[in-house]
Amino acid sequence: MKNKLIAANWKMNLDSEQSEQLFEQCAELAKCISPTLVICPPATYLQTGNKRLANSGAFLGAQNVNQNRAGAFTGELSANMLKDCGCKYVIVGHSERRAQFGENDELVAEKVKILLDNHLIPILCIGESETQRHLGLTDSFVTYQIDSALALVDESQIHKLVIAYEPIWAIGTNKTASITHIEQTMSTIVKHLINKYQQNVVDKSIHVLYGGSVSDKNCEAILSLDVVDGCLVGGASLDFNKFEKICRAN
Ligand code: G2H
Repeated sequence: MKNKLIAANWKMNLDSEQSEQLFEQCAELAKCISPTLVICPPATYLQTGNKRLANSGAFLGAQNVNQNRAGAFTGELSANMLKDCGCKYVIVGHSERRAQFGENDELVAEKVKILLDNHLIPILCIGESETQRHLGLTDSFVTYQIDSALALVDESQIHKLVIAYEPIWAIGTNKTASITHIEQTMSTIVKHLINKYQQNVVDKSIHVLYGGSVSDKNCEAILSLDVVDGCLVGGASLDFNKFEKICRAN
């Protein structure tokens, strides 16, 4: 049985005082719950997070990485820099970055590669649009996204990997996918991963999360599904009371 993993994606929210307080609350929480906690703050708060989460059992994650090792890439952060700040996880391929910053499948694959090359754990986000869902393309699209994102790495590099299934139409909309939809799609994802990497690799090294309007109201039902190894939480991770309920669910 895999330990559940709850990842908080703070996106571009909070100021330094608010983030400091939330880090401290999450650090205390991590000491007394069983799921693994990963907190992904804006990059400017990574160093504070590194100090505040130290020895709590919670891990620090970043929201993005540049695919290059180093060089003239104004405004960007490398995998090595994130590691230097104490990051263990990095979100890649989030639909907000795909839609608003032109990140395509090739770029996502390069980012996954640079992270694994640097022993950082990718939280790879995948998920279909509303149109694709209506056309019945969900399964083929999410399996395609997995294959393209992992095209540059071989199985021996996958010591740890997180895949977050986040249907685009459910992100930040309060329209959570139905439990049936989550179960069906995530079963497809898990079967696909088992075909690709074998059962023991999936059991040992890959967490498959659900994301998209996860809240204190729907977390119990989502986390009770066998195919769900945890959640990637956006909006609700900014409110400690809601986040605590999600972390204590199930
Ligand atoms: C999806 C999710 C976290 P929210 O983006 O990645 O955000 O929970 O606000 O839908």
